[in-house]
Amino acid sequence: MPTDATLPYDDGNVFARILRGELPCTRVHEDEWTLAFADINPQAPHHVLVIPKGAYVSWDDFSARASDAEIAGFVRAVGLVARAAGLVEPGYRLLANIGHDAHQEVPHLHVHILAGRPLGPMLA
Ligand code: DGP
Repeated sequence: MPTDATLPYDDGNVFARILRGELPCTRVHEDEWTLAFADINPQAPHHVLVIPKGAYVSWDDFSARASDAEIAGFVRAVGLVARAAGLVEPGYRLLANIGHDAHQEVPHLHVHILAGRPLGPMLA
């Protein structure tokens, strides 16, 4: 069910539960600001989700409320995860679904890292 990204943060969402250790995940990176783990329903041979540890629904929520350190930590972690996985060549796709029309399913900000096959042109 797509998310209404204007709703207040719901701390029962699955990524909040993963962050609290209530649900398992296949962790690929963790630091002070960020957790990255394998997507449970991979759409490409390499499909990792990178999430901020703070309680943010969307990119606009994150950019409005997060500290500069959280934002920098998150952006750096996305690049670090891609580099560490050897994705720089032949390349990878970053994707963030925000809100209902983008079909955001989990109301905790996440960036998808997709790679490992030709991904084709970006679809609308
Ligand atoms: P989105 O539509 O951008 O909100 O995508 C949510 C993604 O989260 C989707 O690709 C599947 C993934 N996902 C949902 N629940 C879980 C979970 O419990 N564990 C993991 N690892 N991924 C999940």
